[in-house]
Amino acid sequence: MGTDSREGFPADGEGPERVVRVDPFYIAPYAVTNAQFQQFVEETGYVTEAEQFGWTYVFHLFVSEETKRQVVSVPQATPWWYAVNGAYWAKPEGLDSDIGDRMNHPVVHVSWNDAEAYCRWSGQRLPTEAEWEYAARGGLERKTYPWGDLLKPDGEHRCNIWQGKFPVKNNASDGYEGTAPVDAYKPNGYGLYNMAGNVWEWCADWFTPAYHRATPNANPRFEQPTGIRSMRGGSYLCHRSYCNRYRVAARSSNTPDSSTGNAGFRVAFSAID
Ligand SMILES: [Cu+2]
Repeated sequence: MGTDSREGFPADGEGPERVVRVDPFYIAPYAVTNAQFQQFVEETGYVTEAEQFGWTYVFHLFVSEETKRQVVSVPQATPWWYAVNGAYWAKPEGLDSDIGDRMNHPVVHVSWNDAEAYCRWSGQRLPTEAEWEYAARGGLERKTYPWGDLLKPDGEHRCNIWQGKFPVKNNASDGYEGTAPVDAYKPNGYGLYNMAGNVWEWCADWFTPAYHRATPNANPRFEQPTGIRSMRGGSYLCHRSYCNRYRVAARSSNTPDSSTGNAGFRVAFSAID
């Protein structure tokens, strides 16, 4: 688990590389879809945090001229995110958008707390970072991506990331400007889809850059509250020039009530209780 590669971001705590052991577990082959999340909401009446706050972060190129009037703020450090009033999982780009043709895409604009609520309802849980990385590696060792070391083996796109000049022009040569269906591209060696790119996936752990030094080698899980939760996998906005985090060892985080148009989750459960 982890990497000492120079491609990595040491400040993220990607290393030191080490051998870890995880108990047997199951993990979903796909991220949770809009269709699945819709069923959860219909059965429970669950209201996401983005709906409670009244806004969520939408990538600027997806915001229509009309919806630009609903932009409440733009973060200085990441000006490609517009805080859009009225956007939430079912209206991912604001009030003039819908998910009708994206029911098999990953649900987005879900916070860590929302993901937890879905897991409780479905009798599952979020994977730990260790489980997630074990799954993402697909049986390979010390490789950069879920399928190997080359981003595009034989010229073939294997994941949904950014092509072109971030954040102004995504030429979408991988087929998608925003999210892709959860079963797009070839799966990894474990039959898991989109462990790299498409959407960031929430993990169970609290995030710390000290992760690899602070957790045991057996079933590591960082449980001391740090105020931010771990995410893995990268998204359709990742590009080598800016955020080379679609690698299996890469890590990121966000506060547990945050939601964005490029973050979702997949579920897991233990094989033995
Ligand atoms: Cu990224």
